Amino acid sequence: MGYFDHIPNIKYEGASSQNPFAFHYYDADALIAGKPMREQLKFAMSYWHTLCADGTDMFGVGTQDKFFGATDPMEISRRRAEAGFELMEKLDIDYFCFHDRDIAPEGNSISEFHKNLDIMTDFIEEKMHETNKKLLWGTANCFSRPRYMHGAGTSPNADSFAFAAAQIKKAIDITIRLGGTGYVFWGGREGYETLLNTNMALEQDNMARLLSMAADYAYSKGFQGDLYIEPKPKEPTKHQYDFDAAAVIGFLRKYGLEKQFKLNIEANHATLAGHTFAHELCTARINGMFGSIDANQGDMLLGWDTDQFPTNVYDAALCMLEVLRAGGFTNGGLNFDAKTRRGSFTHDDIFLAYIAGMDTFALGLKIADRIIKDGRLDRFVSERYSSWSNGIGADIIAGKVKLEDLCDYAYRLGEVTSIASGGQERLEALLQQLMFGAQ
Ligand code: XLS
Ligand code: CA
Ligand code: CA
Repeated sequence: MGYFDHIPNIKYEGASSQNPFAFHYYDADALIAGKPMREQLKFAMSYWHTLCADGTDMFGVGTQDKFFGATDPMEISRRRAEAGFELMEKLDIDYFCFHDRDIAPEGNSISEFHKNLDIMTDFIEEKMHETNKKLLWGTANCFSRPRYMHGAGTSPNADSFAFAAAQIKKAIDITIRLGGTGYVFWGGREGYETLLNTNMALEQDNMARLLSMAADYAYSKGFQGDLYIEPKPKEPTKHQYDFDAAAVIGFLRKYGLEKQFKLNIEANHATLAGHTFAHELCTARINGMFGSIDANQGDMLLGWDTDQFPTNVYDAALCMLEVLRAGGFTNGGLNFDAKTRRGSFTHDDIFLAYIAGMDTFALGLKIADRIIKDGRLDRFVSERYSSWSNGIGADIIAGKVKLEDLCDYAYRLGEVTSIASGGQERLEALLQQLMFGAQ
């Protein structure tokens, strides 16, 4: 007996299938850009949204059953794990991601919490062996408990910092034990509300101290995967130090941590920062820090993190274009950091949401591959920058000219006459043609 007995194993049935419990575009073993879709996309289930979040919001209680019929906290955790592995099997999702407190009850003290984590880690390890599912990344929740009200690594209180360190140590241990290929740091409350009470310099130095200790610890314990920072501009705090990819990269470079960390880019966080998802991915890629992705989408009419399942194919295509340009995933993957709406309260809705998200990214991958194979977009861009391949452009790049040489050059030229159109509308139409093809 399972938790979702009435739901079949979800199979690829093609775009004309009218069966909602089927993939319409995601065909796991079909080759796209030289690899099966499952390897290009590396889908992961988020433990917290899928198995724990029950729809509670500021205005109302939960609407969704995430206790799976249990009342005892440890039994709830066991059932959540069983339900999670059943869901991954039925959806053919190979990976999962979790926070420490998603998988075990916190009990009355941190030592009790860690004992519960040991029990649940054994349980999850067994399930992983039975089902061949893998851990994409683990993380510690250092933002929910009252002790982190002023931050964790950036708290004015050194004891809060120490507790965060304890949680991170344990979460790294578990991640290593379960063979995780990644570990995420999301600065849940690593920011501030008002400068009137904040020593920003000390807070940022301390954050770097915590990250540095965590990296040293992980590598000393044989961690083989990637450590990721996940940028987010606001919520819960007004000013998050990890605002966006550029801010995080600057931070890592300031503290000499840029070799030890990559980025986990979340779509909804990108848009909250006033960027596109693709912008954040491109920033990570060109700085050699592309790592993993939290696939979801926000609502453009709302100013907060709605963590919706992604259904915007246009964004997914531009995302997958960045992934392919980065050479594909290595240790990272596509974690659905997404939850069904409060009104979509049934377990069926969770399956249907994952199907929608997986199909969206399958389409995105196919379109991205088409864009690259077609070549027109890349040709346009390389032509646009062709003035840098010879003449004065090549001399600037080669460091052969000084500022005063360029002044002489400008005098000789008289005016810029070779400037070309940016062609934005033409390229947007090209993208549309590549997306929709012949109808
Ligand atoms: C919250 C974040 C969080 C991280 C992991 O907004 O997305 O879920 O991904 O702590
Ligand atoms: Ca996230
Ligand atoms: Ca989010």
